[in-house]
Amino acid sequence: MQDWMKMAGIRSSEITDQALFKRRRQFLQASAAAGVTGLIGVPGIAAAKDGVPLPEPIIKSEFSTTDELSSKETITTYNNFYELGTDKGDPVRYADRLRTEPWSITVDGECDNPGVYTLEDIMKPHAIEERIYRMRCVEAWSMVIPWNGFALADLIKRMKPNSKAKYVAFETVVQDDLPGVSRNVLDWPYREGLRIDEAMHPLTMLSVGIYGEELLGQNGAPIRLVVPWKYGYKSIKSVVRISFVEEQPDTSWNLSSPREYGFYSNVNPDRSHPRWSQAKERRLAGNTSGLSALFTSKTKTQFMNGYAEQVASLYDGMDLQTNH
Ligand SMILES: Nc1nc2c(c(=O)[nH]1)N[C@H]1C(S)=C(S)[C@@H](COP(=O)(O)O)O[C@H]1N2
Ligand SMILES: [Mo]
Repeated sequence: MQDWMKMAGIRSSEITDQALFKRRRQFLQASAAAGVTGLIGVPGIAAAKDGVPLPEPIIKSEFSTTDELSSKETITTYNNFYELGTDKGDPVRYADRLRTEPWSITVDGECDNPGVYTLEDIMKPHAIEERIYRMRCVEAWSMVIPWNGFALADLIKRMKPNSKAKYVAFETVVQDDLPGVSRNVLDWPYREGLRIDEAMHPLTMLSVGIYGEELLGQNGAPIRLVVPWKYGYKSIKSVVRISFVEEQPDTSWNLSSPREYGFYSNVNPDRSHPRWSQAKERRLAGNTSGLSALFTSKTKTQFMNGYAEQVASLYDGMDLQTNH
């Protein structure tokens, strides 16, 4: 067990789980290929399934990075989704327990078009784009994910926020029987927030898919936020409420540990987390899975995750050490 693993909150039991998980998967795949039956449904182990294809055409976005993509397997088996459990393998293991139909989003607060909108109502006017974004988790690993979705700004404009709307707050669904929800790992609902100009920035998106398929439960089905210049925890999953508010809203990680997690959460290699440096990251791309990443060398983390040219001006005049 190396120090950085401890610092990143990775336990040796988790590594064992991951290794076991991977071996069982390889075994299942090999057995399936050999036509062996009766092994499906090994308790506690769920393979990353294929999602439902999204309707074509999916527009390629000019905002995409050309960095090497993370594999579908990595993106869908190495996750943080505390409602489903705190181990990286829990989200894929318990994804099927998340109930996503029917789904609606409550829009409220300082806007002219509040209401309860079905997922279909929310999505209907928006063409689906593919945007390949670098994503950087606070735990110092990163992925390159081909998101499918649309600009949050386009939805916000439809909801017509008024001049009092200074921030946008988001909440995740609370389903009491999900393994992490029943254990009160965090104070539910999971909450996040953005300043209205961050929410309106063209890079900020609502995602409904990955690799041209609907989001799987582990990635925040059926709809989640994606903010590529901020640490991963800002990108709240399985959103059921969007509120336009005047005051800076509470956010889950800031509530649970204000010293460690601020409201802004911009990726910043020069601003250490109190327990570890943020200068470097392990990139889980190409053939690098969550497990083999433990043996991959680190690369330098870029300021604002490499999106500074587009977003740095949002923070002109702000001290980013204090406003972290
Ligand atoms: N509701 C909810 N959203 C969440 C989380 C969570 O625990 N609950 N984890 C966050 C963290 S810490 C990260 S790094 C990203 C991971 O997204 P991914 O698993 O799709 O890569 O989701 C974020 N969104
Ligand atoms: Mo994260």
